[in-house]
Amino acid sequence: MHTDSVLVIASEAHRAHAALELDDGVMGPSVESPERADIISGALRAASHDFVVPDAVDLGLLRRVHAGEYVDFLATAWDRWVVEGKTAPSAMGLMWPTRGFRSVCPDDIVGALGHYSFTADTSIVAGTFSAATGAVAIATTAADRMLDTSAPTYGLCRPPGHHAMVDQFGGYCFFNNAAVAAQRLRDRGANRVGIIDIDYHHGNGTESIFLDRGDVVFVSLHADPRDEFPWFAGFADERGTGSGRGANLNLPLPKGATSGAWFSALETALGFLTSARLDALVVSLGVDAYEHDPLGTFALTTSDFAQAGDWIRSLGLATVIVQEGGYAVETLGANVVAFLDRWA
Ligand code: Q9C
Ligand code: ZN
Repeated sequence: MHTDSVLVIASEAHRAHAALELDDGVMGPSVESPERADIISGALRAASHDFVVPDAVDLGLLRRVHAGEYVDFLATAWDRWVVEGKTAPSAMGLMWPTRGFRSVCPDDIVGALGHYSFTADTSIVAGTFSAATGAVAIATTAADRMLDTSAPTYGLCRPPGHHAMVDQFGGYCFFNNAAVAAQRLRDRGANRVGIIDIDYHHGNGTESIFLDRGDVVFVSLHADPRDEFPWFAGFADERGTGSGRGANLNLPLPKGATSGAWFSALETALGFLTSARLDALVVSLGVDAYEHDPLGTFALTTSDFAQAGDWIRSLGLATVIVQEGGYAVETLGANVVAFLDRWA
């Protein structure tokens, strides 16, 4: 093993999920593509990082983060779709229980898809469950190897996870990989775990999973939901509830935010994490705040990702990094490599 490398946990399981998305009324291939993981792993290999394959998924751990009925639903959704005689290449909801509707799960697969999802950008194909549980296995193994070695680890998770809630998928996410990693760190003895989410989009799933818990502290830098997906969460006044009061911090930035504004928010986030007296940290590493990202509007450069890695590393915490978004395929590998460069 090289000493100047970060341990990368990756697998081929992600490839089974190549889905469609409805974007601005047009159904087409999702920008959250298998190619993304191939590009990142190619760049990490070229930069001489070390790779290991994940251990088998721990479904008991997954059920500590997600509702059992939701895990069971995703395990069987594609087969139910086919059994119902659907011939469409992907399964997705067409109606969600918005204001005035009931929180019941219909018997019909189309109704159930609406019950367990919140967006039209995320669809299910035959291999979705195996890919999504594969990403959970990667995040779990990243947490385990970090605890075993005290060295930082990076989980090349795909599909991403930070929009996935306890029992709803959306925003290209099915299972919340970062939340699973944080829960593993808690279960293996870290008393208080922090999650810093630097994806361009608010990590609404991670926030909602831990909103009422004080043992997992969440901070997110993201585009203001007044302007950007996920629209209905990510506001600055979401500070946590019950024993989680004060343990959640959102730092929304205006569309088109400069690097200066972003690093100023990062400084606030790091101060918040420092005062939380953490035993371990999970980084939700989306690189869609990149200046040329097709989904983003922020102005971060590749060297800004190196600086972000440097600043977060300077917290001196035991850290697990998991991949979230990032869609500028020509620079995706360079941006992830830049962030990880300072951790080696
Ligand atoms: N016109 C993550 O980065 N909407 N998810 C895109 C583009 C969905 C992003 C619309 C954005 C989801 C993990
Ligand atoms: Zn994103």
